[in-house]
Amino acid sequence: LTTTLAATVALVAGPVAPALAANPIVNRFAADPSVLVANNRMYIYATDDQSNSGTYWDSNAWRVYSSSNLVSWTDHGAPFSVQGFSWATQYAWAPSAVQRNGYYYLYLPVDRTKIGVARSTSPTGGFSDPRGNPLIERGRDANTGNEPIDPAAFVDDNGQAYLYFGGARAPKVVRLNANMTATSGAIQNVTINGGSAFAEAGYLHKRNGTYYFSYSTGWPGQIAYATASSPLGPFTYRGVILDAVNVNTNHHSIAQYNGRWYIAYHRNARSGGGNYKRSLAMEYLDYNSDGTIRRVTQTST
Ligand code: FUB
Repeated sequence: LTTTLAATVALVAGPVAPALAANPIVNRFAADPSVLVANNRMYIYATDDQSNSGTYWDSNAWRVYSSSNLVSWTDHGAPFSVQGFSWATQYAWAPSAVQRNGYYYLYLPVDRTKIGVARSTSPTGGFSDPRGNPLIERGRDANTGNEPIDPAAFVDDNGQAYLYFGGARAPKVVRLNANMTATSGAIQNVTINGGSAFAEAGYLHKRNGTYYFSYSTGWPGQIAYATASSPLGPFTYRGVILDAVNVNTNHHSIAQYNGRWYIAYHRNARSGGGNYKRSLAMEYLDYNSDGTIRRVTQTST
């Protein structure tokens, strides 16, 4: 009877949304969330603002959190630090995480000029550098743009992987090899036709065959999005997902978990917070029937 009743309620009212933690979702300064769904959990990899000086994004470590119910979050500590790259010196900025081939891969910008890759069989630790040199490096590689930061890895349904990256108003994309530790072919520009221009913090997700490229529009900036029928674009501007937040950067990621879509982002939401002491937040992300994304409301409860 209980099952029948629940099914009837769901039919009439639609599925009941699972609860979300109140924002901020964790009690530690952290930013630039990269969401990864694996092992029936949601993992969030983040820039660790707790350990920076408070006057710049000069932390040397990243942080990982996870949750199975999106209400109670576990802090797993630092999965990797700048010191893990023999060729890097500073600035552990916005990470990107994906799972493939039985490994977890982290794409990690350092020094404002390089992106490295770290690999582990565990999502929360044991990461090491399989290359011994940067995956992408300004000055070594062609067309990196002035600031090769903010990586976002995406594996398409056909197995082809891509790495989106770029700051300083220069969105870039490059194919990754199947082993995920080398690029394949030239770094290309991401073209967005119309709307607000790209500033930084690009992210790619796919839904119903459409590729959604979302990004920050400035400092401060909104999270806007554009769509394409190919992962390489060209993308057509569609609108704003998230308004500017109360810090001078805006950075997000998007993932589906147990049938619902979510957006993770950062803002100032804890005592003592600010531009260099940001906090993680999460909201439901909803689509209209034509595939456009509804503008997100920033919640506190
Ligand atoms: O956390 C350092 C930088 O701030 C990131 O690379 C940008 O996206 C901005 O969030």
